[in-house]
Amino acid sequence: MSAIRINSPTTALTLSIKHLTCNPSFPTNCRRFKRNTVAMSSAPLQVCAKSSLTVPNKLGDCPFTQRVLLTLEEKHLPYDLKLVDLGNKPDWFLSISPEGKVPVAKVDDKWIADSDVITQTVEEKFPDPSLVTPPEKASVGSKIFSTYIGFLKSKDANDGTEQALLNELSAFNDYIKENGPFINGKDISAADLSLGPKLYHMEIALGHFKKWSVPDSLPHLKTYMKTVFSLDSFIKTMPLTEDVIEGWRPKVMG
Ligand SMILES: N[C@@H](CCC(=O)N[C@@H](CS)C(=O)NCC(=O)O)C(=O)O
Repeated sequence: MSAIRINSPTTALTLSIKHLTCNPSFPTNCRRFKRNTVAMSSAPLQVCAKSSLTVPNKLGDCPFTQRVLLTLEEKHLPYDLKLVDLGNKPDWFLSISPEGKVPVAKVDDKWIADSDVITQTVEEKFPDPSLVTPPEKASVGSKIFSTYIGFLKSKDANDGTEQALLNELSAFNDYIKENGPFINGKDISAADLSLGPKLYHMEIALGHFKKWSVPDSLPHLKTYMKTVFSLDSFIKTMPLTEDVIEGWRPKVMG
């Protein structure tokens, strides 16, 4: 059952904050007050996220939402999380997200949708520490997710989808070898926070549904994944393995 299945936005918000701040078994969702003193002077951001499909009151498996949460974590910004059952979307959620999609985030009293827009808005409002990826590097690895989905959904082992993914992963491996450890060199940036959750889904879903794993011939990619998946921010915001599998199952079967 979802943590929030209440139609009144006011009640839902109250319950979510109370729940998230009081439940020690829910470590990813507590308000965070770290070192961002600018953020400490304003109210916590609010983020609507997919709830777990397998465990009540737990963050679910949306890579776009994790990207937003990673951005907030890396900037040490406090936030409140409101879990939404995407299989049974409440009216209060549809009123702030007419497309019915997560993430949506409330910044400066305004709900905004889409992880691209949210992360850009957060960067502008809270520029320190900067997570800006230089424009010439911003598209590095950007085709990996779509080629991964193509391979995941493929029912024909010879349709070239695996090779298409391997080509993208190989190009990324070579890029990181020359430019790493992160896409922008020594410091993590927005492009890593977008790609990391997608690579995590790829690893779990292809491992489960195709018994496939990143080949040893791509060691720099493997090291990159290990580095990103080990970040404190990633561990705090990552989905359960079971949720990633259940989240992709309809697409694999469909
Ligand atoms: N382009 C959007 C994509 C967001 C998206 O597709 N979210 C999915 C969950 S990961 C969703 O809310 N789907 C609606 C549904 O499952 O009903 C973004 O970057 O935020």
